[in-house]
Formats: sequence, structure tokens, C-alpha cells
Amino acid sequence: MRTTVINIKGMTCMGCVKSIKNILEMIPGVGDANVSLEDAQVKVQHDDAISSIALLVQTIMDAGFEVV
Ligand SMILES: [Cu+2]
Repeated sequence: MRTTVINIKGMTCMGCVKSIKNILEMIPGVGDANVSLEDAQVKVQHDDAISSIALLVQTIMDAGFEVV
């Protein structure tokens, strides 16, 4: 497990926070996804061999948010 920090643009409320948390935690190999609206970022614990950073980023973008 490693922790990756991803900066996200486009989150406006706790609903956005919850949906990003939920979609990330559904990915195999992802442990905890800690989303902060205030910091506009997510800290994801994941197994790099199963869930790559590229996959995490793609999943966030597919949900309609920008990764910066
Ligand atoms: Cu929202």
C-alpha cells in the first residue's frame, strides 16, 4: 500500500466529496480514500500493482472532475 495525493478541481460540496470517496473506494486495490473539500485534494491508500495512479486519475475524471 502506498498513499497518493491527487489535487482535484471542481468539488463544490460534501456531495462531491462523498461521490469521489465512493467511486475511488470501489476500485480493487484501494483502501481508504480521504477527500478534503477545503484542500481540494484526495489522499488515497492503494496498492500500486492493482490500482495505478493513472487509474485513480481516470476514475476521478470520468466522474466529471478535473485533476490538476
Ligand atoms: Cu457537490
